[in-house]
Amino acid sequence: MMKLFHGWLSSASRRVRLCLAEKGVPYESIPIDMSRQEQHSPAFLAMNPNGVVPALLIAPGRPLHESSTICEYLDEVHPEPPLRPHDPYQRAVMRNFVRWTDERALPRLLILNWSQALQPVASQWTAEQLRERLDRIPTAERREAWLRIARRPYTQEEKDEALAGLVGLLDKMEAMLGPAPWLVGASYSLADIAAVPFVARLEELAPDQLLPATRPRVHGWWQAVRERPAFAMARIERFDEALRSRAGGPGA
Ligand SMILES: N[C@@H](CCC(=O)N[C@@H](CS)C(=O)NCC(=O)O)C(=O)O
Repeated sequence: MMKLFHGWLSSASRRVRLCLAEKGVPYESIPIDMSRQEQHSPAFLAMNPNGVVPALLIAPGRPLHESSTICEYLDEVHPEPPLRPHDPYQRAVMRNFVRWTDERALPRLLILNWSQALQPVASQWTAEQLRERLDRIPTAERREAWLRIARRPYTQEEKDEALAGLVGLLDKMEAMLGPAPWLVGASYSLADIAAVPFVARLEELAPDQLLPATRPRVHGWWQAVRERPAFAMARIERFDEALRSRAGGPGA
């Protein structure tokens, strides 16, 4: 059976859980405790050299990382129900949307989530504790993010900017939805799945932005997403509640 190494609060992990649930594929769930830096352990780095969740172990010695890659892989090996448009143009549009969320939405959510979940703890680390933690992080980009959260917390202006940028995703979606119920093509796809974790978090951070009067199409889309059985199966809990009830560190 496949093993999914994931974080309950992590957007990238949530995507893969959504995809697996849509496919009805059984898997072993292995939560990674990011507060204990398990994502930077040698065993995890052997599966994902970037030191971030998720990682999917398809079979012994066959790990996969990057949520978008994992979801495409799952759609190839478990083609029903299809989660990519058949039309090559629409498939390309889907990929560009997913890439947009990776490049623009995730870094902004990281600022907001880490400020809430990690900063109060990280600010207490001694210089030595911080050095030890930074030494285990494999990428310069994430080392910088951890350093910032521990020593130079994001300012209110930066957090406001991050939230405004994240809300930009809803504008993009409102424009894409048009009369169609899903983001790309006639069916639910990996584009919709890519957006779900961010919209779920925006509903908590800026609920007014999802009202029918504000963005009617996104509002309808969000209702339809939550009615899918896979949504409940993927266990996308409220961030605050999950923080209280689960180990697992920051997520983004
Ligand atoms: N592009 C990656 C992003 C993965 C990612 O950033 N994961 C975050 C949680 S959503 C993480 O593991 N953060 C812990 C860390 O940076 O140390 C993907 O889609 O898989």
